[in-house]
Amino acid sequence: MTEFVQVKNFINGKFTDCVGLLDSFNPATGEVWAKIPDSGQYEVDAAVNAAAQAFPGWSQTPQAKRSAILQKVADILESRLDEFAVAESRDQGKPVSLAKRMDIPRAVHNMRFFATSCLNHQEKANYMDIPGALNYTTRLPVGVAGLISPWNLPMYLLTFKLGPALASGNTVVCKPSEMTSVTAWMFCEVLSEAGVPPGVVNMVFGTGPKAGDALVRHPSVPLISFTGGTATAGVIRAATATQCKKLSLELGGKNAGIIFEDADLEKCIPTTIRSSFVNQGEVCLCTSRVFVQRSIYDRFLEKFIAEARAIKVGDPSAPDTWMGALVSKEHAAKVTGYIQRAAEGGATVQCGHGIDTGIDGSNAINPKGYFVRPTIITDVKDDDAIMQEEVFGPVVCVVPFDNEEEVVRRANGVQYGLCAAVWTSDASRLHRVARKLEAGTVWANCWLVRDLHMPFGGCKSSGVGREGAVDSIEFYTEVKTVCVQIE
Ligand code: TXE
Repeated sequence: MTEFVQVKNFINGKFTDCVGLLDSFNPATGEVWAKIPDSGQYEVDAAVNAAAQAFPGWSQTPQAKRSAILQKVADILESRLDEFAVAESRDQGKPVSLAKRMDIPRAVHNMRFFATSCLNHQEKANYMDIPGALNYTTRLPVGVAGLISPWNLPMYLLTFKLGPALASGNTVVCKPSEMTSVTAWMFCEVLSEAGVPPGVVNMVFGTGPKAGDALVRHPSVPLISFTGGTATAGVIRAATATQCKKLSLELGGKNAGIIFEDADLEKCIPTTIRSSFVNQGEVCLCTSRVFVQRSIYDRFLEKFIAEARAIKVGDPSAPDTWMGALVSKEHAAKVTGYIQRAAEGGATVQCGHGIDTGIDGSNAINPKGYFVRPTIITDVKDDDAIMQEEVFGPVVCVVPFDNEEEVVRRANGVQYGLCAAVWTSDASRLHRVARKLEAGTVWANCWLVRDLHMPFGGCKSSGVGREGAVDSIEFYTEVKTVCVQIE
C-alpha cells in the first residue's frame, strides 16, 4: 500500500484531524503523495477562536521576547533546510536545488528580518506651538490576521506574511494553497519547538472556495493578506466588501523586460533567461514580454533561444536540473493552451513546448509529470492574449521596438503593473524610463534583487497595498495618534 504524507490542521498548538481529505499530487510524477484536510467553516471557526484567545497574551508579550522566539524559528528552519527543500520540491515541482538556494533560505531570512526590523521601528512625533500640543503616534496589532498564500513559492510567501504579522503582535490563521500544503504543515512543528505559544499560529488546510472563503468572511478576522490570482482577489474583495477589512492583495503580472541597444547583453541574456524561466516561470515577477530594440533584435533572439534550449528540464531531485514540473495538470494545460492558441493565431513558437525534446536529444522526463519546456514565442501582436494575459509558466514573447517613447507606451499597455526590468547603459534614460513605467518595482540592469526594506506590491490589476520593512508594520498594525495639550 502506498504511504502518503498525512497533513493535519494545526489549531491551538495541536495537530487535529479533519473528516474530509483531499489528494495532493507530486507534479513531477503525477502521483498522489499527500493527503490534506478539506477544511471548512467548522475548522476555520476553531482556528479563529484559538487565535482570538491567544491574542491578548501574544500582543502584550514584550517586543524583544517575540523577536527572540521568531529568530529561534528562523534558526530551527535553517537547521532543517535540506529536509524542507526536498518536501517543497516534491509538493511544488521545482528543482530541489532551487528550493535549497532560494525558497528555504529566503523563508529563513523573512523570519529573521521581520523579527529584527520590528525592534528598530520608530514612530512620529510633532509639536504644535498653537495651541501648544504634543502629538505622537503609537501602533497596535490589528488582531487575528488571515494569511492566504499561493502554490508557486509556498514557504517563501507564507513567511513573508507570517514574519511581520507575528512580529507586530497579531495572532494568525493561515490558509496555504491546497496544492502545496506540506511544508506549511511541517513548519508548525518548528513554530512549536521555537516556543510560539499555542493559538498564536493556526494552519487550516483546504480549498480556496471552502476554507479560504470561510476565513476571509469571518467577522473576527479584521485583516487579510492574500497572494494569488487577480480573479480570486476580486472574489475576496466582493466577499469582504461590507466588513471594512484591511486587505493587502499581491496579484499577477505581465511584466516587461525592455532591452535597449546599448545593453550589456553578456549580463542581460542570462538574467532574462532566469527572469523568464526560473521556478518554471511560476513567479509573479517573471518576465513574460521582452521588448528588444530593433538594431539588436536578431542577435539577441539567436542567443536567447540557444540559452533557453540549453536549460535542463527534468527530475527535480537531480542536482543538474534547472527547471522542474508545473504545479498541476490543470495549470500545465492552461499554459500549453496559451502556446497552442498563439501558434494557431499566427505566432512563431521558436523553441520549447511541442518543438524541443531537450539538449541531449532525448525526452528524459517522466511523461506522467506536468513538464513544459522553456518556450519562446515571436511574431505576436501587443493585443494578442499571450501578450495581455498572465500565463504564469515558462513562456515568453520577444518583440522588437524602435524608440523609447514607443516601448514605454507598449510596456504599459496591459492591465497589470507589478514589475519591469530595463536594460541600458545610459543612466539618464534608465531613470527616465523607470519613472514612466506603470509598475510597483522597476529593476535596472538586474532582476529579482530584493531588498526587504523596500516596498513591494503592484499597481493596476497587480494589487493593492505594499509590504516590506516599514510597509508591513504599517499594514499589520493600526496607527493611533495621541494628542496631549500643553498648558
Ligand atoms: O490561484 P488562487 P490559482 C495567478 C496565476 C495563476 C492564476 C490562478 O496566473 O494561473 O493566478 O491560480 C486561495 N477565498 N497566480 O487559481 O486561486 C487558494 O486556495 C479565499 C499568481 O491557483 O488565487 C490559494 O491558497 N481564498 C500568484 C490562494 O488563494 C481563496 C500566485 C491562491 O490561489 C479563494 C498564484 C477564495 N474564494 C497564482 N479562492 C502570484 N501573485 O504570485 C482561492 N483561494
